[in-house]
Amino acid sequence: MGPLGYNGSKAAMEIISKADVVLALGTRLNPFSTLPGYGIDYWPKEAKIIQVDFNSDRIGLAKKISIGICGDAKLVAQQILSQLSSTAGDSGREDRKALIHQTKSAWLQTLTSLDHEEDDEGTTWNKDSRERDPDRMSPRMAWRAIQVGLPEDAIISSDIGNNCAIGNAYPTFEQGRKYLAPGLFGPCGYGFPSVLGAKIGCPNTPVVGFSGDGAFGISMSEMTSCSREEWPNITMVIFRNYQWGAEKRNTTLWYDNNFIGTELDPKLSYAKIAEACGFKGVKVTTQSELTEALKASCVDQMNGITTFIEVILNQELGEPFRRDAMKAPVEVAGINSKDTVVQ
Ligand SMILES: Cc1ncc(C[n+]2csc(CCOP(=O)(O)OP(=O)(O)O)c2C)c(N)n1
Ligand SMILES: [Mg+2]
Repeated sequence: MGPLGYNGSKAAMEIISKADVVLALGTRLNPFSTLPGYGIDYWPKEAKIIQVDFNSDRIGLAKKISIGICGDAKLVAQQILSQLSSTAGDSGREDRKALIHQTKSAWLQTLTSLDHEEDDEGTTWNKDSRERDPDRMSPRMAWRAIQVGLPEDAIISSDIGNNCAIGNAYPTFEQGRKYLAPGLFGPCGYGFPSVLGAKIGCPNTPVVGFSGDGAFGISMSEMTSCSREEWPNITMVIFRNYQWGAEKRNTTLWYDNNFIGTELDPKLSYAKIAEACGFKGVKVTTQSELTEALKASCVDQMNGITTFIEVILNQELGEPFRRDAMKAPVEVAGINSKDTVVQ
């Protein structure tokens, strides 16, 4: 069904909202992964929640639960299954399957038709961004191109940032341990080192890391070491929107379309830095260029080539991280505008 929570799958949200019982197998049920999305507060408050986690401290921490089981998810699942009769769950199974199928295809269809981000009332940042750079791809256009170019068995890592987060609902995985995410610590700079680690662990699997241009700047010093002989080859996609977008999203929303300290250097070229470090550096501006560069880079990984793909985007910004947890600021200190200096 795809992930719940921040920029997750609307289909998963609609389905879980109908649940009588939720078996949360090996999950912290952390706030980011369960917060309301698309205006739907989907968490089934009346349902019985069975939470299974290896760490007892996490059980019942974020959500009210009915039953907590401390244990290894696989072993607990095997033990639960062994206690069930062979016909358990058969009643209404076909109807449930049909509902899941229908809900999922409706959502996938919606997702392919989404191109742009909405503005909140009183803000115009996204509209202005589209008008300022009408020829540039939006983040969602880039994610659709990525969907097409990503090999089926790839491991991906995602950084903290607005463009990475918009992508949460796009890639799908047929196996576990394919999606590395920074989790609740949320450190910018996670995408690049984590995908290097994934490739060391799985040398024959294509790996693709994703970072925003701000977050990538935090981790880019690794570029000076990882072209040495003994390092594995990876693909790194850098979303170039010339801003600390996630921070700008919060400020435009809660400070009347205003922002400060979020601009990045437009003259910097990550593709050129990659070349200077001995890698392949590619700058792409269209969906087909992105899809092709991604496909080629995954083949190249097996031939000793690491590629950094700099994707030029417009400056549209999606949902803020925690709309549910933040409010408009209130005046406390009474700052006088005469005390500030016009920049
Ligand atoms: C180490 C660290 N510093 C600061 C932050 C706060 N932070 C979260 S998202 C973000 C902006 C990310 O910008 P960018 O990587 O360019 O991605 P974009 O939002 O533009 O897609 C910042 C500064 C953080 N999460 N981690
Ligand atoms: Mg950015």
